Amino acid sequence: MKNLRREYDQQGYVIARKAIDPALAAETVQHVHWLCKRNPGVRPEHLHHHLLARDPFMHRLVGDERLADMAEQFLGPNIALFAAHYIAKPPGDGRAVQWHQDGSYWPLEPMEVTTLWVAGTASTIENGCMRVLPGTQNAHLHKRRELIDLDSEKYVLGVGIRPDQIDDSDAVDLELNAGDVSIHNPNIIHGSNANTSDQWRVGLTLRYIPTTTWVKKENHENILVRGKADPDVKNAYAPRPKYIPGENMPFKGDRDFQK
Ligand SMILES: O=C(O)CCC(=O)C(=O)O
Repeated sequence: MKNLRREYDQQGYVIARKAIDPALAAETVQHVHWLCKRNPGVRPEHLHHHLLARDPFMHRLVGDERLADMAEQFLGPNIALFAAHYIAKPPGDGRAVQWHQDGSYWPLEPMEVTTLWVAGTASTIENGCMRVLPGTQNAHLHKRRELIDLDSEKYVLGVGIRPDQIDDSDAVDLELNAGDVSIHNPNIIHGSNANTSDQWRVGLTLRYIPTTTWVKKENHENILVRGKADPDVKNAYAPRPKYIPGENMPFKGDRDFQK
């Protein structure tokens, strides 16, 4: 496997091409459509962790050896997932993500966390791929109170960095093919434009932490991915879900969740 660490440390992000196979990437897209059907009031940019924490396909995906091996390069052998979120932008009116730093929002102590952004479809300039401002991984982490409220009809996030504090002349577009993964630092400033193309853009953000990181949020279920939970850290873990035909999306490997 490619050594991801050096590039990530230099740039604040790194891309792993063909990280998962096309069939698994296609299952993430099916999952988005399945979730949208089950949750008709929820926009596809807002398929958040509470809808996924006990979902058998999500457990299969986040524990995929290829993804866990990548996460291990950053976090060591004991790994959990504290949040999964599909940001799926439908053609024509997929919403933008205002410039932000992930660390501003997260109740993590310490802020040891790595995001794997999994491309379910191609993610391109036309359909609103993620964009980063290289170098900002070393910049000041904006506090929540420094952020401004955003128009929720236009943006995926409720708050973000004030536009007059952003110089995006050196922004890098992370164009990906389905099955590629980009990995980014919690301090790097990033965002994405609206999807005005006629193609879906499906991305899945997976936030991996070492089990020594404490998630300071009541009633929050993490997913234990690899290794051991830390007995001194009061994180709760979702039980391994059982696949129930009719209740869950069928997927390759669902038999492993029937036992
Ligand atoms: O999917 C996007 O366009 C933005 C992703 C993002 O903000 C994140 O992964 O933190």
